[in-house]
Amino acid sequence: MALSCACLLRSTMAVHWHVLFYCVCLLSVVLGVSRDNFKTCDQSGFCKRQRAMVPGHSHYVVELSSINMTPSSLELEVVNKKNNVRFKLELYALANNMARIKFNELSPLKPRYEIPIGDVLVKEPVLQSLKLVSQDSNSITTVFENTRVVITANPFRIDFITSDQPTVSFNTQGLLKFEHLRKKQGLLSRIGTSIYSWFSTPFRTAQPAEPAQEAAAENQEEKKEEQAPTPEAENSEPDMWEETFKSFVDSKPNGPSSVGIDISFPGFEHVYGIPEHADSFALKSTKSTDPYRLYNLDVFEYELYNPMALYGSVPVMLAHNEQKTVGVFWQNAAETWVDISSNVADKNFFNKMLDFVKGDQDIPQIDTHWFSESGIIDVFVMLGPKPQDVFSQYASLTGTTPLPPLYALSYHQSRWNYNDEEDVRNVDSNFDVHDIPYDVLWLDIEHTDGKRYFTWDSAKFPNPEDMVANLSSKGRKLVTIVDPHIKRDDNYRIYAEAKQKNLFIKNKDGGEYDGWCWPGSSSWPDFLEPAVRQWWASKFDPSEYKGTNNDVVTWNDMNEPSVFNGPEITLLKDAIHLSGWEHRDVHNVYGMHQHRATVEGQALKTNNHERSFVLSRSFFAGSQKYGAIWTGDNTGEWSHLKITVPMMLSLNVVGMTFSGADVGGFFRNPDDELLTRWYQAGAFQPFFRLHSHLDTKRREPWLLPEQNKNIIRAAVHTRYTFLPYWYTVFYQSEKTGSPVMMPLWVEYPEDSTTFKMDDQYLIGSALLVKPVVDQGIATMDIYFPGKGEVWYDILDFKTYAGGQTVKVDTPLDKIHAYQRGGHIIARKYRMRRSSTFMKNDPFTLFVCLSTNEISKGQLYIDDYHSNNYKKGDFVLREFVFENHKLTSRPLNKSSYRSKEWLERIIIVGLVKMPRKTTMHVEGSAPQDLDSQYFTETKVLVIRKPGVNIADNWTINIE
Ligand code: NBV
Repeated sequence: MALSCACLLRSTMAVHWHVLFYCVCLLSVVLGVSRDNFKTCDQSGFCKRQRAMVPGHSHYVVELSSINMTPSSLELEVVNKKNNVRFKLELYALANNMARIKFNELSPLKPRYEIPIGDVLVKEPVLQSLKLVSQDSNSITTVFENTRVVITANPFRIDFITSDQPTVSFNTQGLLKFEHLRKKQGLLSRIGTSIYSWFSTPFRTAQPAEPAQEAAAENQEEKKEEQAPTPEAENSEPDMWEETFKSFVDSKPNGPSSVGIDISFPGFEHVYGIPEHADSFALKSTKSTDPYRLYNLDVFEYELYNPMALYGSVPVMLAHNEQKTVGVFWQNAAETWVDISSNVADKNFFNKMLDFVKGDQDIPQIDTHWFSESGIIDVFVMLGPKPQDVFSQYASLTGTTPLPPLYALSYHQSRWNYNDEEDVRNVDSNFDVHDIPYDVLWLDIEHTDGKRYFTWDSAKFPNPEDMVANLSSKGRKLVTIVDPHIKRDDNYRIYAEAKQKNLFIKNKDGGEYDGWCWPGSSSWPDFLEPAVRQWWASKFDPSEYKGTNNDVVTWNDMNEPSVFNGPEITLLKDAIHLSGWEHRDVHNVYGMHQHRATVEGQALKTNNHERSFVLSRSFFAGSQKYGAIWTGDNTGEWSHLKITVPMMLSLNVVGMTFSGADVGGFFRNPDDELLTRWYQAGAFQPFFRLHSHLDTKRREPWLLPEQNKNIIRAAVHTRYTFLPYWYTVFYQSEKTGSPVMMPLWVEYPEDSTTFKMDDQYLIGSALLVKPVVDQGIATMDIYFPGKGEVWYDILDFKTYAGGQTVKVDTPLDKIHAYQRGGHIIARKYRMRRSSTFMKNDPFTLFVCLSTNEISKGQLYIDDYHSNNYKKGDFVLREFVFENHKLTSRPLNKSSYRSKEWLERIIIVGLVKMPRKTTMHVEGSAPQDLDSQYFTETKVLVIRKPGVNIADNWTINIE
């Protein structure tokens, strides 16, 4: 498909341009992604320059005599021998078995962008002791915890050696290339440096150099150039000072500024992470493709199994083998590419310093090559060694997802668009008619007055208060979409205010950036500025956003940002932020800051009493702190259902736990079988929302044949029965940074069969899921991990021994989920209209025994919606089954009480029929319980223990 939506838009400024847009989009629906809208590496100047580096001797050399040590860090000067430009290398030992490497110009012409603390890093990382162990003529060795860091001067490389095993190495291939800032040869090029003088806004921060400082820096640079004139060739490579893509010209006032280095993982064969890509979970070699690209983009009708960029970027990679897991976090907000290849470790090098290689066998190694268009090299090395250690290390840097309100973990009903109040009322009441629970109804862009966010189309939505009140009466919420593009209309209050307060991003000439999006001509608030976020946040107050209340929450779409007439459908890189930084420097964090500002708005309007819920399409490392994201505009095809699992696993292992994919696929019409299977899959994924394009057929469950509708109802109901488990797992994830949806190797790190697996996964540590993602199949293979373990089918308690692959039947009504022996899960069985109405409902405990009849599990409860849990208002219980005794004990001290009680206990895998079951509740007399044993399934059902869920008790099974 040669024409993209945006292409055509550019050529039409007609009043009904959006109609045209729909038409072209529709055409694209038939014809697929418009690849030529997006750059290949070859079309990106810095990618081409960085990728052209040939492995070999690095021309950067460390000057060991420059060493400067503090108790927890080390600083060294490094010289590029080709042009004598000097650099500063910093190594920090961080608490929690981590290290940080920073590499920047020693005296750049002007400061280079560094992400401020608080934007991505939650705080200044905590340091720990770093000791100098030895120094010789060509290397320096330091140590922290049980890791030695060896810095070799020439050729320059850095090796992390943990317990005598090399784990992470930098610049082993000599690909370090740091494009120093320079003046354009033969031109009094002040274009870039004078740009800051355009801004006299109150938000200007001190980060970019003041002109006086710049002049000083330039003098310094001139001096340096006198000593070692920059080779002409370095200034004259194509694309360095201006780059053209299609009809777009990027003015590049600062010239070349990219940074890149190779990072190797000796001893590893599998790496994961760096979402967002529609690709397998185990990352592939990029030898014969482009590198994986990280540049937040609105890719229309994205294709599968390729490294093209998508809506979000998390530059975090994990490497895992049988012995350990490590990770790196490349903290850079600019466009980034990552090459991956398989190699073997350099035995000669390692043999010199340790007894690493025994015998002739090659040691596998993954080589990666990272490069960004600007900023500095700032890499966190997370040394694990267990998967959970890497998760908590990364969480200590960038934070975790706060426990969502329970409704957000429930089922969401969306469509572009629910047309009007009557439509909303009908959809809502049909859920009740058809007995299907749901919690949240979503309104897309058509609900607004001409795509002016924070407003209503008064003809279609004359009484939003009543509409919301109707939803509230059933314990339900409303989501309205609030995109970042603001219609340039002086009569639109939001625009007029933002303009008057000077809150918009500027174009390179200092005027308000003007681009095309849904409302037509639009401007974009600069969410990177705290004051802009504060202003934006205030707009969610019901006094400003009429017709809303605390039951209305938000969806941020198009925040890559998507700009229809921009290069690659996004903002020009030479647009300028209020702080003076170019958009190029910060592109990948823009969406996160809108998400952040919206979450701040949700908090503000409830006085921080209610937990927020905001869904964002764009994201970056750290976005997990703000809430949910989804995988954007997927397609209603089987292949897109299948890719949901690898995509979500990639997101989950880098902290983005609360993620989901549009159920049914956004584009096109899934047939009944696909939609049914997608519901079953979605019911076992963190964010569970049906959503579809304006031009798709309606797909509410009752529009399907009776059989499919019933299966969908059962899937949604199953989700609701598991809500206590989802809630507990999300609580634990907030505390530890652990993924919610996990690859099997997190729990079975030594089982190499699981390393490439991305069609089945675990939810928490107790539930194994494999969705059916193929059309018309009668059977499928499932791998049950853990030799000596046992797994139980959640529906019929059929058992499967761990450590084997089993062929199972796949009738349409079957969900393949298995509870792990040795784990206890609490569920709720009463079918209600919404999760809100389940608040006081009783629990059923599923006690699935291990082969030696032991089981354990936790349950977390609170009021399910407020922030009171942060003050300790919650109940955390632990259930333990051992020696035929089931005990419930508290894991926290709290006066919080709820009405929830224990209705039933199901003990699965109990080999012998018990004589009797007696309950001992603390402070009361023992009491015999009514129970029934099923010999065939080895299941004991204990009825009506009747205790409050926070009571302490023991049940003896004799
Ligand atoms: O707001 C309309 C859609 C929305 O439904 C979808 O979920 C987003 O990903 N939006 C994209 C813009 C238009 C897509 C063609």
